[in-house]
Amino acid sequence: MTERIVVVGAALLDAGRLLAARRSAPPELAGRWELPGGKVEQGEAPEAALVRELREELGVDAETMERVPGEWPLRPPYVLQVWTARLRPGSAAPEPLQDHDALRWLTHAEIWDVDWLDQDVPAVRETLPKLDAGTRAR
Ligand code: DCM
Repeated sequence: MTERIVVVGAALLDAGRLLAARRSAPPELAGRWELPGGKVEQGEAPEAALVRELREELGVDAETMERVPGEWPLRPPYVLQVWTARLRPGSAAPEPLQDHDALRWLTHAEIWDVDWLDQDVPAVRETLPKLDAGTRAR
């Protein structure tokens, strides 16, 4: 039986902008931009994995909002699923703590200014109509 491992990505939204993160590793992905996230651990709910990954990678306190419809194949056995997410009140601003060396908050008009990982492009496209959903609770 082939194991299927879910990688969760966050469409982290704030004030009509989407966070893009530039990977610093591995070499074949470095310099490309992604929706931050990572692998779901055994027994872990995907939304919990996403909140954990965002804390580890960006130092933020985030919450997921809704699943972006679809699932995109990565290098087997990985598949990418995406949730919209937002910062919780009092969260720190995101910083590139691990895996990334730059972050950008992109407006709708700026979305295609960065070189997204090929596999993230369809997920980013699906997220565009939701860009205004992430206005932060204050
Ligand atoms: N990955 C991806 N797109 C994302 C997040 C991750 O293609 N938005 C890929 C990169 C890695 C794998 O998933 O091959 C696991 O990610 P990580 O190394 O961040 O745990």
